[in-house]
Amino acid sequence: MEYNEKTIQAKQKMAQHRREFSCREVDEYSDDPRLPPGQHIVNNWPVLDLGYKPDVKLEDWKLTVDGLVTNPITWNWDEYQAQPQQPFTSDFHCVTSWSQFDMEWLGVSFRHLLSVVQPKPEAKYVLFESYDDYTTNLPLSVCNDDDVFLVHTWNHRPLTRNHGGPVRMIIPKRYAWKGAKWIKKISFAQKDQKGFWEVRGYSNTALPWENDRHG
Ligand SMILES: Nc1nc2c(c(=O)[nH]1)N[C@H]1C(S)=C(S)[C@@H](COP(=O)(O)O)O[C@H]1N2
Ligand SMILES: [Mo]
Repeated sequence: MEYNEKTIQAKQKMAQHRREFSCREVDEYSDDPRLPPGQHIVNNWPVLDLGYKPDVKLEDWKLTVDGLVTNPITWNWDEYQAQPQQPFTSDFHCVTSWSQFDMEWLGVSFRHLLSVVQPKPEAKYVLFESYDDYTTNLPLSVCNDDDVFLVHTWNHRPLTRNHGGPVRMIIPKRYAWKGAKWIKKISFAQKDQKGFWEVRGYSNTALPWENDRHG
């Protein structure tokens, strides 16, 4: 995997030195009550990743869900498409300080996925893994929400490769690094396992409304 090591190291340094990811002063509040502290609005949906964008063809894409679940699954594209598809709209907050409002998505809800795989009572944490080997983690209680989705469509068009197509996670109540692009695997576990940015000093909780950017 050919990552952009320079960018990764720069971001890791920012997190470790608790710099504000070049965001605005936190007391520089905008009038918009929808904008979390330190964020500004964009309308061009920037692309952020590790510098390697996997080219996953629809016919090759598979999603495996395993670990502490009663009914582990692997869906191919047709099986994923056969699940209930739900449209929804959310705001998108990146830790590097931009937010974009009213992103229109179409996809399968995480709650539907939970109803299919049925996590065991011991399952407390979720680890997301992607086709670029990126990982990120969250408590199951955070993922078990009505606005968490595996999406394949943005603003009525197929999600592009740049933005994580064929399928990516959207978790609107967390900074966007918690939403894995090019999703490949979701595993349920009893213990928390930190993901790519979490081990490099980003916050484990990632709450935009609390300006919760580094660990
Ligand atoms: N697989 C994968 N998912 C990822 C990333 C990544 O590098 N690889 N970057 C994360 C980060 S840091 C951000 S801000 C968002 C950016 O999504 P976008 O490029 O669609 O704006 O994706 C997140 N999901
Ligand atoms: Mo990010």
